[in-house]
Amino acid sequence: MLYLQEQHLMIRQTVRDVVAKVVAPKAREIDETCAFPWDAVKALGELGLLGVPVPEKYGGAGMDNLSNSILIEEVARHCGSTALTIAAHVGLGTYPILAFGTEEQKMRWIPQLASGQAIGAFGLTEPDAGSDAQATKTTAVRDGNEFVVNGAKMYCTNGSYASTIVFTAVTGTDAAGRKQITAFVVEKGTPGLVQGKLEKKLGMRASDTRMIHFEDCRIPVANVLGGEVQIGVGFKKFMQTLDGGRISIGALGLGIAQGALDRALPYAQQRRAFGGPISDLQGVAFKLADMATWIEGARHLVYHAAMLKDADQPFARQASMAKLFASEVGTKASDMAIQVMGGYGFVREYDVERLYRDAKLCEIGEGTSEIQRMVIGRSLVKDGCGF
Ligand code: COS
Repeated sequence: MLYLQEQHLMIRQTVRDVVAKVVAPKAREIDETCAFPWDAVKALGELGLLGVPVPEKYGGAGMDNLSNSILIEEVARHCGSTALTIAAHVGLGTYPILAFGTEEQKMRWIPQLASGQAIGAFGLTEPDAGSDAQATKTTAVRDGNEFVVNGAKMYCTNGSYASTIVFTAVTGTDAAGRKQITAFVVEKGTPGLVQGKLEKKLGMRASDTRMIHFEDCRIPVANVLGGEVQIGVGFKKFMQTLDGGRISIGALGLGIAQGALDRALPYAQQRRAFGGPISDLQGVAFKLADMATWIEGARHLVYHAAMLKDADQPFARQASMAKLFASEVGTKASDMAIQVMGGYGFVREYDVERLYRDAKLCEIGEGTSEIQRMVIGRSLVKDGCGF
């Protein structure tokens, strides 16, 4: 791709090398056993790849969001669970502290997160607040220099292992009766922070997905994200965080789609039927052509959204477009890879059925495809089509 610079090609090669050694050999096994990808987290952390877009001042690699997207894409070609673990850690667990935290909060939490010595998580979704994120019921009531938090967050990626969870709670209502939502950071081990149910899932089985309960959990006012002046204005911070996170989920869908083509193409070239390789049959060749075309389109959308973010330009619409398109491409391409490979595609040994199961999450997590269409539609009505 013409717009990739040397640093992007370098990170791509570095990630390919470490993925080949540490991620790919274990991907099938950890899917079977639902084991958290500790080996990958350790190896990527040692290479500084768990804080790619974090400035060096806070212990990160000081690279851009395009580099981070390339990282997630390359990992997802082999293991969706590991890619999701990284995407959530960087985009949801670390980013809000970096973007909205006070200097003291950044120095306190980010170096450990960026180096992979600590894992980060994000708590927004609740049993009764998914797509309608403002419906949150978790409350935080002020008591002197602390808030007393009660409620629950569900589908919390990395929830079992996170040293810090950035989460939202209702801290009051405004004059118009609307909920005031505040963003907090809670540290592992805080009394009243209780681990709930570990989810068993269709795909992304080695990614950790956990319910978190707050039971009279006392959190210092110092842990309000951005400090005391930010009480009541946390919702927008979470929306902005999700804008960036959606680029990462787009990269994940893209990587899964590429992984599907990586497997289907050589299979079709080698597998013979009716006197020649099946890649010569139009019914198969057209499938491969569609997959490659969708992937190329998804890659441009994901990289463009990342570049807009890197250039400090508005990017929310493009992030939703990238996420919407690339995640649906992930599902369609992995489905098609199974079809091309027939029975070999359906059994576990050839990995494309795992890609298919993993891909589905990308159409749901960090905002369903329907939410992305809502965001894009609202932006069109508000700002026009932009051309
Ligand atoms: N960036 C900054 N501010 C934003 C924003 C964004 N991307 N999106 C919304 N806001 C602001 C709005 O401007 C509005 O501000 P004012 O009150 O000052 O006018 C406020 O937030 C509320 O916005 P809105 O009225 O659009 O909120 P809605 O309740 O209609 O919901 C959606 C907005 C649907 C976009 C939001 O709830 C959403 O993204 N839901 C999906 C949640 C999700 O992705 N969950 C997955 C979590 S992964 S763990």
